[in-house]
Amino acid sequence: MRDKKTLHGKIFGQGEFILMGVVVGILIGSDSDWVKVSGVSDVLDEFGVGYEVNVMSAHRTPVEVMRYAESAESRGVKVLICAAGGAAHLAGVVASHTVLPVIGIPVATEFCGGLDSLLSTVQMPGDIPVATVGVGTGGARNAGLLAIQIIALNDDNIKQKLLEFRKNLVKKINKKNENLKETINKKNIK
Ligand code: C2R
Repeated sequence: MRDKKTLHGKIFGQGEFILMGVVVGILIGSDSDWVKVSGVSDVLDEFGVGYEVNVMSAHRTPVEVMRYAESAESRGVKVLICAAGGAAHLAGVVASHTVLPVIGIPVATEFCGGLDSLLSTVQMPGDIPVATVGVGTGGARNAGLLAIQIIALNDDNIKQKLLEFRKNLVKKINKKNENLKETINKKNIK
């Protein structure tokens, strides 16, 4: 069982890199980001999809980022997810080195709650897309789910899990609706 709060995977260029069954490559600009975006790996765990997490930075380790992105497809990776904060160039730079789909997670910062990260991730020039999710825990979850949806295009098992997930979501929200009504009714009776 993996410890969700710690990083795993191996740093590219420092020994054997390939982890078996890795379908999603997650890059984070700094280990300080992980506590804010680890929800992405919770989703991948829920669906049983293999992934690896590496700290890499377009600014601080540009050569490693390039080598990682360029070799990802040939190593079996299907989707790349990049989380970075502030001047968040990681996702865009990764996207420039591969034709795999790249999902960007803007990490929350002290500046306007992460507006800096959001704009620098989402505002790509035409021709090099980054599918950018929202800032915050919902964004990290959605990055994982979007990766799952992309993988489901060619994987019936994952597609079935996705359909099941959506069914359960409806049940979960209906239950919340019932609970809320019950709470309000009780309050009105008093
Ligand atoms: P430190 O905590 O390591 O100083 O990092 C990271 O994602 C993090 O949010 C501070 C912030 O710098 C971000 N960072 C980027 C990139 N590399 C690091 N935005 C990049 O390449 O885009």
